[in-house]
Amino acid sequence: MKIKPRLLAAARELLGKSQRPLLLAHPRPDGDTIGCTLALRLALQQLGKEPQIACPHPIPATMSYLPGAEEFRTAAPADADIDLVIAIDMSDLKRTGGLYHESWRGRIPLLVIDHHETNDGFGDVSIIAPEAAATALPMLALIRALDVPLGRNIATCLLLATLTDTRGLRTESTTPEVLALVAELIEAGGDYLGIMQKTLDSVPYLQMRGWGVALNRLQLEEKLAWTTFPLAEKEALGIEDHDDLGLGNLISRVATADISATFLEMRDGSVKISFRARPGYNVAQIAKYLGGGGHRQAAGCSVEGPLERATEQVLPLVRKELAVNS
Ligand SMILES: [Mn+2]
Repeated sequence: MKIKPRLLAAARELLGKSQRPLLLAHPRPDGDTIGCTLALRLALQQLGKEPQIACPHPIPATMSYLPGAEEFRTAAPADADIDLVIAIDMSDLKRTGGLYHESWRGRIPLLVIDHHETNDGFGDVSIIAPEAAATALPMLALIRALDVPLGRNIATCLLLATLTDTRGLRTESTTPEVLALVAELIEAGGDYLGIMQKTLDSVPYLQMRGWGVALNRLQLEEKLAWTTFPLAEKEALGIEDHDDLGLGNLISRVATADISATFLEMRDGSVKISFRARPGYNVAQIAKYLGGGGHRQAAGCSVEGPLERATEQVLPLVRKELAVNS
């Protein structure tokens, strides 16, 4: 991964001018957005700044042990309390989940740090590394450019970001560079074993009950595995809308499926879809066409419900992708 020095210098300049930056993690936060946000928060604190962090949804219990996790707020602070906004691990402004106020445009600078292929560079300065396995890679490059030493806590946050976005170093994006980065973060004191035990190998009880529902409804048609999760089942279990139960990654493990799709019915009537694809297929295009985004191998979007309508609209697109590339 190579980031233009000009971009790092521009980001450093924005950060240098800022005293009270607001760091935004995306909705239904994953380990990459959380870990990178917390790592940058720690780095900026070391530089004497007063960063605030926000995310529209709660941090998953399996990541709540991270240093600073309790500092996330769910609403944006008053305009007067921020002088820079940093969007982390998101491909567009919609992904701020309403935390970004349109009135900030042009008044408060916007820095973007991301690795989504579908990112169109919506910041005043945008550091985007589409080939990187996780935002953790460009984030580490930025922290290095700020001359902040990699302490144990920053290393743990970036290590968690990398290990979660690569699903435990399983993805196609897990290059020798990623493995070298993991080694470096462990050497710096990153808590590899703790992350494996507390995050990657931990499933909240409610989530596992939800897996039961989704697995019961699982269907396989040739190389396509898919499942649906009706709202009534969510309500029966007490599952919140922001909880996607990690279904995308679960269903993607069906051995003979090249593409998988999960359809979760939301309380507003919409249906949230997660796609996963084996290398050689591209679900980012499908998600983007439907108004979402993501990576070739993992992407998502929301469409209008009800569930039957959503599956009838979306599954043909997936079948087409399978037909074109097989
Ligand atoms: Mn990511």
